[in-house]
Amino acid sequence: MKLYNYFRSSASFRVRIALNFKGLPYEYAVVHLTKGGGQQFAPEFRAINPDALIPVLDDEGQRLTQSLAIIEYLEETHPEPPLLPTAPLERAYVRAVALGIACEIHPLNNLRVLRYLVRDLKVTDEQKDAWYRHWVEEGLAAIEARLVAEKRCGRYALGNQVTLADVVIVPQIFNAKRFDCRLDHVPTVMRIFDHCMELPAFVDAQPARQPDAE
Ligand SMILES: N[C@@H](CCC(=O)N[C@@H](CS)C(=O)NCC(=O)O)C(=O)O
Repeated sequence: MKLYNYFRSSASFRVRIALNFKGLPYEYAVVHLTKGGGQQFAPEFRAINPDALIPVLDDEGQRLTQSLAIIEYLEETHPEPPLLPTAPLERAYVRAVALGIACEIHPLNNLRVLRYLVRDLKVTDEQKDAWYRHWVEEGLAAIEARLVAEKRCGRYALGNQVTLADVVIVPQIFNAKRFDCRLDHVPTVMRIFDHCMELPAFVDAQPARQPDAE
């Protein structure tokens, strides 16, 4: 398998964790998101993904996009060890936590959104950073409230089993730290983060450990 990705990309980070967790080797193909205006916009990459977004997973010529769809594909093709529980209610909970980040927080702070704010709407860097922090802090507060209310957490978001929810939480926290977001209001999320970062699958997938890390 070949993963088109970039060390800082949190959606790529999710897929790297899942591949590591399942013990699946892969070729690391760099798509630099800022060099020369962004390699994601190059015609060669648009031919791979017309959305001009990473990650893309190439599995024997089949190109898969959208990190959560890729992870569900890996789950179906390589079920062990699992990243989704078997009980329907638990699966729905795990997916809701993952989607709460992937749909409600991450897209608002994607690189192209931040670029549009600065280049087209002429907001200052301070305003852009305030926008970033606002959506991360508010979004994580909602995740924290869900985790507490559902009473399903253990070491991880679902008891003591690593799931898709943890795979999506960890990269979002890396982003939050990079932009100096407040995190003291989400102690449950941070406890889960700390426990995940004791596991090699998460540690080895972090940005600083990637071949293109700057
Ligand atoms: N929903 C997509 C999001 C993919 C995404 O936004 N990727 C970012 C990097 S984390 C990207 O390629 N950004 C390029 C840009 O904004 O121009 C997924 O989960 O795969």
